[in-house]
Amino acid sequence: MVNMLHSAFSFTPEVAEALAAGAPVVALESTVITHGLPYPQNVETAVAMATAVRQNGAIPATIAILQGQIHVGLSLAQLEYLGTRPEAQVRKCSRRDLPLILAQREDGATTVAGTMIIAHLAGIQVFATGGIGGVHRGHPFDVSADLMELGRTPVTVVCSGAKSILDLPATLEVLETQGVLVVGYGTETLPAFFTRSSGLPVNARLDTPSEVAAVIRARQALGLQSGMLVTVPVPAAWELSAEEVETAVAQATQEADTQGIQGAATTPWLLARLVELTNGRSLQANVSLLRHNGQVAAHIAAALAAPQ
Ligand code: PSU
Ligand code: MN
Repeated sequence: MVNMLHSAFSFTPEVAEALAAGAPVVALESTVITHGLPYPQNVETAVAMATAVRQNGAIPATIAILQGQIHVGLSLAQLEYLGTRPEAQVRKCSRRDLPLILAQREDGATTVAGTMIIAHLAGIQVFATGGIGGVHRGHPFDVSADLMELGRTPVTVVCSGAKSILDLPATLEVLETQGVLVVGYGTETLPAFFTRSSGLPVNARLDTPSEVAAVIRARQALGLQSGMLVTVPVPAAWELSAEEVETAVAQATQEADTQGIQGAATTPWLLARLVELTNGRSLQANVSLLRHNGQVAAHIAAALAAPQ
């Protein structure tokens, strides 16, 4: 059993070395590459994010499944492969999908939930991405498995909150029920991805990597199996106005309903439509916040790995 799990994992040499040495490592997801951003910006951003992690003192480990093999750390060729595959040929892998994709030896891109599971199994404690899934507006039963995963898997997820295509107050309620601490990094309010603030309060504001690391250590000391969210606003220069986002989101969600888009297809469809409706500015904001979150996550991973 244990052997089967071991042979399913493949680490890049630098990730294997860093993990063995207890050096800082930051996990990165792959659904953002296959389903979140268009080519070639998806591959460029994946590389830029990994570079941001590296330049800030940690080793990047992008997680994906290739022909049933779990990869922790991807080469440029592998990023390029994933980034150019038709969306339909790479399964978007949340918790439910992982056993299937391994058994059937297919390609899978991991969501926040899927990436957290693999990161935890690999011994990685910090993970950077853009936005988590949440409760969909007008569909109170379409609740992303990301929220439950955050309640049951001890990985710290650095992100820019969630997009306002979601019902953010309901998303915070579910996180509370799941026992997930929501930290604002240098902010008192939950970022709403393209905008720096949703106006909704976070549970605590923390301003430095070492403050975040102290909370992670305290959670570990208690033996809690829950994760934690560290939310970081999009860099100010790339923020969109709340009005522009609201108008585009209202139109996109309405169109999705009319066209009967549902389930796992909803988030990718809405993201692509928003890029069109904002003339590409949502894409620029997305790219810049991903890089910035990679940087913040690297600092947190480094603080966590530093001797006490
Ligand atoms: N939000 C984004 N970009 C993304 C995603 C969410 O702004 O690419 C992806 C992440 O991988 C996230 C997933 O975990 O979508 C959530 O999908 P769902 O709502 O189907 O759980
Ligand atoms: Mn869903």
